[in-house]
Amino acid sequence: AVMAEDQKFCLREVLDTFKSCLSEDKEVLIDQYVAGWRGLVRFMNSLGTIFSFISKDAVSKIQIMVNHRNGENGVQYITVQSMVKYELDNGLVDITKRGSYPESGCRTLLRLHRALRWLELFLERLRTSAEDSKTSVMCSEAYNESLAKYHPWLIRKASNMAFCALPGRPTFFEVMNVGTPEQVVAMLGDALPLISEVYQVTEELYSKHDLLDLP
Ligand code: 1PW
Repeated sequence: AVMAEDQKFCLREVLDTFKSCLSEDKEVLIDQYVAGWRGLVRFMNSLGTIFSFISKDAVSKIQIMVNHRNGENGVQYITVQSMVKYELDNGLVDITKRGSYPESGCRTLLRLHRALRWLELFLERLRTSAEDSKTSVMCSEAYNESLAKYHPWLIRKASNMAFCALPGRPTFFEVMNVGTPEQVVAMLGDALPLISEVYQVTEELYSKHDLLDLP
């Protein structure tokens, strides 16, 4: 579903978009994946300008994937599976060091994929958190367990500073615009297994092709 820019943000719609990522034969649909990320970016932006340095990179990665989809070989980029096959078969991926293909779909999507793991861990913490839990702590714990290991010191530092500016749990739940805290928790319980599945399917595909460390 396409969301109008002026429409009020609702996290449920975003998570629903991720749900629609998996085709019947468990292929990951890139248009839906990108749409899910667009929604997440809107969510991050509504958390305040301090998050814009984080969302900026996601925006540029999203744009690279959109360009692939709109390009001459766009049909090769319908699913992550077809993209991996196409780019590997045609030698369009820098495998060991950065070189001719700094914008390959494979390496670009890998960055979003790693960030999706962060999101999954963070939302899971949020789902099971007590009323007085700190979102900043949950967010940085999730980050340190996942994405942080791929980031240099300076970005880790800046990220953790941005997390400190996150609003408290009640405000955070309001910004999600899903309903009562109980409804948020229920919605997360519903959406998380599907996000997790999208993550797992991608992870297994990348692992099978030895793509998890693309430079
Ligand atoms: C509150 C919701 C949280 C979920 C959002 C996750 C957003 C992920 C964006 C993190 C970006 C931090 C700054 C950018 C770092 C890039 O160097 C890095 N990109 C990512 C997505 O990790 C690696 O990309 P590169 O430099 O290899 O092109």
